[in-house]
Amino acid sequence: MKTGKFLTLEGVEGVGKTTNLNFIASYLEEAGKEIVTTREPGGTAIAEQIRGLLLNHNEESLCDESELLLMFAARAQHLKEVIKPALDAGKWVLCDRFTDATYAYQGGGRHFNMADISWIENFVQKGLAPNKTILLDLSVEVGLKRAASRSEPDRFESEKKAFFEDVRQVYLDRAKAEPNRFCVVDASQTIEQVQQSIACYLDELLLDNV
Ligand code: Z5A
Repeated sequence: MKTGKFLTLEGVEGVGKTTNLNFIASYLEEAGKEIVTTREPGGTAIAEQIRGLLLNHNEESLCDESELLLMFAARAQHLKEVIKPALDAGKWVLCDRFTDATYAYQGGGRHFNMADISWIENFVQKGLAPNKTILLDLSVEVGLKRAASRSEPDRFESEKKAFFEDVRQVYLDRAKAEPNRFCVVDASQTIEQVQQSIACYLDELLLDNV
């Protein structure tokens, strides 16, 4: 059966995920691939409602356990309604953040046990994982400055610098542990240079797929 490829884009705040998502989608479309772009948390009507609970500053504060479980609740919905059907139809799915973000933010930032996250991951995803993950890596200081120039901080963006240092470290550790899946791009370069590096990885992926 024809199945598509699952690509994810990761990194701390302000690294340029949103900026590069359209570039990647257009590049792959020009190479003849049918692309579904989506994001987490979110991607379906219910998952977008969960995103609101997760990102907005609510009157009642969201406890860390609820945050972790809501990330996976949104993901379960997203997998069932969007990701799996698209992959089964042979499309390529390009997702702004996925489970690596849970390891980085909830594992690194909130200090949840990685084995617990892994248990929930297996329960929800049953082995489904990205084929490639582009990690845009940038110093936390520059990332936060870039993000701050854009909009009011959401619930995560209001965290302290040390939180994001832990998040970045988990991303880098995961990239080191899975070098075949991760492509690490230096996001401190100009947008043109970042996109050139991304294009090299995409070319390799397209060659693999012919
Ligand atoms: N989260 C979680 O905790 N656990 C999970 O499992 C998941 C998510 C899935 C929502 O993520 C939040 O959910 C997120 C983690 C948490 N935390 N926060 N905050 P999101 O992806 O929706 O939001 P985000 O991480 O805040 O994304 P972002 O701030 O929109 O960053 P970005 O998309 O990577 O950056 P950007 O908007 O493309 O660029 C930022 C600015 O920099 C913009 O003005 C650009 O023009 C500029 N830029 C971009 N690239 C460059 C270069 N190369 N040079 C100079 N300037 C640049």
